[in-house]
Amino acid sequence: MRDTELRRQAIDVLRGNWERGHTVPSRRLYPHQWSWDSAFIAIGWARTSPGRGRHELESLLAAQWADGRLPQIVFNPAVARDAYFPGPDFWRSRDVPGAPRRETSGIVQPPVHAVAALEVHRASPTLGRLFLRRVYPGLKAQNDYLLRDRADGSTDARGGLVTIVHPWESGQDNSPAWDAELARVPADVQVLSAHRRRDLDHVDATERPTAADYARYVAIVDNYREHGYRDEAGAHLFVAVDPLFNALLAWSEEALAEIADIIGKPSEPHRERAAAIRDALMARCYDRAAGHFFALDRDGERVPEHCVGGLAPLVLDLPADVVDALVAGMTGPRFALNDRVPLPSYDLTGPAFDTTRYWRGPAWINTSWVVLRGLERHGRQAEAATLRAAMLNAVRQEGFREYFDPRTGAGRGVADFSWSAALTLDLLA
Ligand code: 9YW
Repeated sequence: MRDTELRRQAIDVLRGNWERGHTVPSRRLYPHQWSWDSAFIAIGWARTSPGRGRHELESLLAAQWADGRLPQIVFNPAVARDAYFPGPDFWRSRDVPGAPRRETSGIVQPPVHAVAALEVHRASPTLGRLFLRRVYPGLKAQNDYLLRDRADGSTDARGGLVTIVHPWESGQDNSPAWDAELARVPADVQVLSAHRRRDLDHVDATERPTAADYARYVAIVDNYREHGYRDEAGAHLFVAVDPLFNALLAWSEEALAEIADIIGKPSEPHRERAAAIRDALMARCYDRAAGHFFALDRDGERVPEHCVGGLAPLVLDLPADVVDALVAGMTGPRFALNDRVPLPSYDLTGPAFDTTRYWRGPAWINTSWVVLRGLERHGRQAEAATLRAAMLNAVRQEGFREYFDPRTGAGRGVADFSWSAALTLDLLA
């Protein structure tokens, strides 16, 4: 299939998933607006209809909480309340002071939105400047919330890493990086019987998180909701530090610095915050012997599972030897960089590897896209060309699937998945 045809198909998917002001990740499985999906989707819209990219980000920001948190899900009131689990009746944001009028979930997702806003601006700079003025305060407030209310307790005076308080906040829901911390969450699979998992109406159970995972996901939210979604010290049932989340936070601080320069605001504080997060990632998550960035558990101990998110700090300035080590890990047996299938979400040789189950092995377009940007930043053109070829090959062969079997490349999860289409548009630009 030629690039022009692939591009046309990608635009068709985005148009089909466009829903007055935002784009659903998938018509069937995910009928609302998701936070980091909207960022990746806006990057795709920037390549074809920047106006829609602006709407995408602004509609998400319209559902920001008073404390600055940008919710993981913004519920569409026109969709049946039980079309997706966990839906608005589970989160009950209406009961919470400071939540927006639109119903949302109470947790966040990786903060890649400032990067997306800058991409949208660059695609149509004249209108873009006004847009940047409108979105800058909300994008800054999002990062302020994370650095203030989610600051990892063991940071130094310059500030540093931020925590996630639910595996869903990482966007890599059932990653093996969370297994040990999740196992500490008391949960009764019976509680799930009160809810109906709608995901299993659309996707095979072997491709989704298990019932035991879901019971714990529900227990963590029940507890957070009971605390009014306040980030009180010691109150969370789950706490972890995710290298992908923090790398994207630092990257968006760099983007905020550029945005601030364009609209005449002070940019230096953003550069300082980006550097502090990068330094903390290096000091705390980078394992020199392994040549990889690991997640941290609630005690600040490294979780020695090789996940694709541990390659994400490549989007930042890193010492040359660290870049070399990450690239060596990527081309070695764990991630087996090749030109057919994008990077696996988890170590192909790891004890928890699973070819089909969601974030425990399958290859996702968005995480490969982040790593691709990192390779480009460090001038690793050969590896970047290989990864780009793999991403395009996957969607060409299988369509814009949600994820892919990392060994065979077979499509998994839902079809016509928005960020797979959106980021393909970026690759073809
Ligand atoms: C779910 C929407 C979301 C993504 C997440 C992904 C999945 C929701 O879908 O979570 O029901 O499992 O893990 O990263 O934002 O595409």
